[in-house]
Amino acid sequence: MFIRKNRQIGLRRLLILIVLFLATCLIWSDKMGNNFLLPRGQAAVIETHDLNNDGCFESYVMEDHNLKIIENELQLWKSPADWRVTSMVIGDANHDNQEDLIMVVWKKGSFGQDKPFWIHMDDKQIRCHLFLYDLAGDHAKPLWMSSALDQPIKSLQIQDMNEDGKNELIIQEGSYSFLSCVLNFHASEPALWQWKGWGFYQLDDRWDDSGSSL
Ligand SMILES: [Ca+2]
Ligand SMILES: [Ca+2]
Ligand SMILES: [Ca+2]
Repeated sequence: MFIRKNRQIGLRRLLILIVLFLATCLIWSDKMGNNFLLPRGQAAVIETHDLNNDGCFESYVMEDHNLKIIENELQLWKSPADWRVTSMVIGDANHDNQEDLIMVVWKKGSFGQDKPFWIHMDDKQIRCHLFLYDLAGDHAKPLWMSSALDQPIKSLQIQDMNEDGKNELIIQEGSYSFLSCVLNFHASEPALWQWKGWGFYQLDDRWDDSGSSL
């Protein structure tokens, strides 16, 4: 009788410990965001374009969240090792009649070594960013780089949706919260973002600037 009672208490304690452990894991994963759920072994995506206008197509090879630009079997650029590139599209995003490379990148920190003087502490968490690059000769150079986005980008496309000769970005946003992702709290319809001045602004149903910016 005494042994049975002790065993019941032991089992109850074990159950409480398991529940506490699972709750801690859930809170931790929610705080960390869903970036750790990005699938490994991303299938290869290859596109060919001539961004540097030298008459020779470059290959844009995205695999396992890395992006390489190759021209004439020569690697011109490779995404930094601490980036995880989850999407890539090519098109003229900033309306200067030059095609751009637009990437969705998960990385830690918004400013690198060149952070403004009023920023004392860079982001510690891995967050989603939108980057715009051009290819000038053999060099990939950043044109515009967002800081950490409020909501991560789940999908990205580029197209002239209203046929005014200017491309829009078609963006579906998600959530950093693991719980929101699992429960689908933040499922949203794709929104249209257009380059204006120096950044992207969301368009409303009337194709006007809604005031939100990336
Ligand atoms: Ca080229
Ligand atoms: Ca452009
Ligand atoms: Ca348009």
